[in-house]
Amino acid sequence: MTRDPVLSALAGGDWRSGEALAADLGVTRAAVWKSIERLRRDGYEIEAEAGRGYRLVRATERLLPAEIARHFRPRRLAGAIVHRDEVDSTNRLAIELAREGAPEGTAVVAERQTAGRGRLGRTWESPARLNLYLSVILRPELSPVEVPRLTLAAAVAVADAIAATTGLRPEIKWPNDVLLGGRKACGILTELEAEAERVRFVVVGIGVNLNALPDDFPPELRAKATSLAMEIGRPVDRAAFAGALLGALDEVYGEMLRGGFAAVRERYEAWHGLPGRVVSVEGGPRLEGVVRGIDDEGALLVETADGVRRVLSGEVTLRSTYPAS
Ligand code: BT5
Repeated sequence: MTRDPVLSALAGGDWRSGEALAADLGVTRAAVWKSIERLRRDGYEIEAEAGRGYRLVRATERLLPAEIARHFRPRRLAGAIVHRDEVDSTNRLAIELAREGAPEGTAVVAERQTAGRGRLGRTWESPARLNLYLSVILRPELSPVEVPRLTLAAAVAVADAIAATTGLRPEIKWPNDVLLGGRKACGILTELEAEAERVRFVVVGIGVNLNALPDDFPPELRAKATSLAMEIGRPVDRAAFAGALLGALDEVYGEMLRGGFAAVRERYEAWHGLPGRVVSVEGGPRLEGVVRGIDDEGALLVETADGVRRVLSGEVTLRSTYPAS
């Protein structure tokens, strides 16, 4: 997507008269006015004052679709990006849009969620204008039991995007957490609708803490949550990160549809922080052992006293930070 020339001309944040803009861009003043109107409809805040002209206000503080699109060249996931200043949950809205027939690749972003969802009824802290709250509609030809693999593929995309945009080395904690320095920077919630053996649609919801600082988290989360900005010591361009993440998701999703999860597994293992660690798993049959990796179906392999067990879902707690012998 090419950037609107009027937007580029206003990018500096200074006042520019309609006349000067028209002359610089070689268009009529009416055309400048039309562009301003379109930009405002897209969510840009542009002030207008007689005698001074136009001025772009706080362009970078909002996560606008046109800004994200500048950083994302879609292949498979070429859907609309829906933006909300506030929503209860981007997953909830994406599910509603999917039910109404929104095509694969449709994405929802919000500046703030009032009821961000975690797994098992937990909540996702979603302060305004700091982080990324993104839900993407997928319509894969998978059976419902294969859908959790999409969560793992999304974790790979998040880790790739973090590494590419910051140079940090994220760690995935099976199944759905992406950690920086041992603290949670991202959570993923995949929801689906299916009939019998056929998936109707999947919504992959991704929350990434980008510019939140410790005070932006409730006290009980401060010791276990982090953000990209906290790790690199400077703010992150949210639109650039969102674009990089959509690009990575597009790529890894395409790879999974072509080659199955085996194709994604290797990339997952490259970021996986659990192998070699002693963990306990709850939420299904309780067990304890040393993580050996994941298999071609995305199950966690845990070596227990009774042999290697496959874990399909559950809560993993680290028992030791040192590799067990
Ligand atoms: C998750 O759940 O990690 C999935 C979170 C998915 C959030 C995204 S945001 C966009 C989309 N729309 C939604 O409504 N949801 C998705 P779970 O594994 O259950 O972890 C939840 C736990 O993480 C909470 O109980 C807290 O302990 C912790 N937590 C909550 N908010 C956090 C945050 N912002 N950063 C780090 N940890 C957080």
